[in-house]
Amino acid sequence: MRLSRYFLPVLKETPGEAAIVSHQLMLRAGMIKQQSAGIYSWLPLGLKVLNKIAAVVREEQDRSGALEILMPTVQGADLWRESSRYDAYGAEMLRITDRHDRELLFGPTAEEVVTDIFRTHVRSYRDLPLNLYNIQWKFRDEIRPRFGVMRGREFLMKDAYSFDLDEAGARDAYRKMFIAYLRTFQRLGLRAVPMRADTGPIGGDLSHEFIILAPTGESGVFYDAAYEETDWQGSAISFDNTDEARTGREAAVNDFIKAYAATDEMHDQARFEAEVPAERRREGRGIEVGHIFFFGTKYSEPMGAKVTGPDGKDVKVQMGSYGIGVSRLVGGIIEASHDDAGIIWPDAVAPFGVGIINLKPGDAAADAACQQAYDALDKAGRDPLYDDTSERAGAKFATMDLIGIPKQLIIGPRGLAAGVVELKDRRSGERRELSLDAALAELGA
Ligand code: 5CA
Repeated sequence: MRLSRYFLPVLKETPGEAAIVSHQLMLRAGMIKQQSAGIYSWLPLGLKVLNKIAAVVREEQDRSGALEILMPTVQGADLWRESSRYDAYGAEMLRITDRHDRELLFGPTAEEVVTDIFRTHVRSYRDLPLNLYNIQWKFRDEIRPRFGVMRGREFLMKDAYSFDLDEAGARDAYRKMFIAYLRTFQRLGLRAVPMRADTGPIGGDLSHEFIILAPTGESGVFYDAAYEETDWQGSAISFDNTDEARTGREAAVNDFIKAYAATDEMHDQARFEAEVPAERRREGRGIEVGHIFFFGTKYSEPMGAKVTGPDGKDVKVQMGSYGIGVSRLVGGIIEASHDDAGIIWPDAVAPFGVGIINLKPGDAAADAACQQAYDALDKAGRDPLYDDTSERAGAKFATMDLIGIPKQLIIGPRGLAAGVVELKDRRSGERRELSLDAALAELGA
């Protein structure tokens, strides 16, 4: 992409309405535009990142055996009456009336819709286990939408729903998602700590929130410092439905959660002090990027979602639901990865792989070298962003750093005359002079 043809409305000043750094940087980098409180348009750069995050989430859901569907944003009130949540959900639900006076709502979550799909089509235990997920916009009329996309009213969520014949199966489905989540967040360059959590309006008795540690987070958290050091090592864990694989998943999850970690709602100070030596006790704040629930028959019972078991008798299915805040993750990643100059995208979600800065557009040698670099990087799939504008060099450097492009190739007539270009690493800030060919080789082109 040539910057002169792109739509990147960067802001020089930090907008006053943004209280935390990720919100400030998303506005300054021209990623989003607020339309109403907690409701945003996603501009090209922001949408690119959002789509990349969604792609990683999708790959890991698919790998775990979950199947993608797409449920509507607008749902009928009747389904929610069946589960008794229509009244219980309260003011957070955006209620809509259509021209026939039928009651609709903008879905805040989709347990009812997916249970309806299940009960319509699934009859036998042989069709289990089943896990259906979608990546779809949700609406919650939050009292205090704030921090940009972190607590929006309209937000993009990945929500998965598992169906199993018995509780042991459902607990295994929970562990599969648990493992898929750790893999997902690791690929996104995040260290997400699973914490025992409250279940709120979703219900159930077993729940973990996945929290990235950040001082601006909305959740208070207590945890063993072991989580600051332990990387998830589970990339080889199998998602097969064999007893051996199930046992492996149980052991891996239990091992990972053996150290203490809890949100303030579930925190038990006496246990914390008994289990964690004083020097390893940490109290801080975090951002909830995922939340998983096991709730048994809470929805299958009232909504009649059952299958015929091996003995010919009807069994109500055991369910769980599993959310990831896809749009929240954009802000969460920025909170975890930025410096004074701007965003530092992890490679997996960077909107462009390489930035090319032409220090003197109009200079024949500089233009030719930039074009050569652009073509080579484009061909190699490195998705280059070429700043071919007539801005000053300083402004170009500032924009590339602000929008967080991981590798930047700086090309100008003076360097070219000496046979070199500069290659900059956004994270370390290191700048090195080398030949254009050597730079392109390093960038995989
Ligand atoms: N049905 C369950 C699991 S699918 C559910 O709705 N869980 S949730 O309420 O915990 O939401 C799942 C994830 O969506 C959260 O972990 C959070 O990352 C994200 N999320 C929730 N509310 C918002 C919001 N207002 N703005 C941005 N992201 C949100």
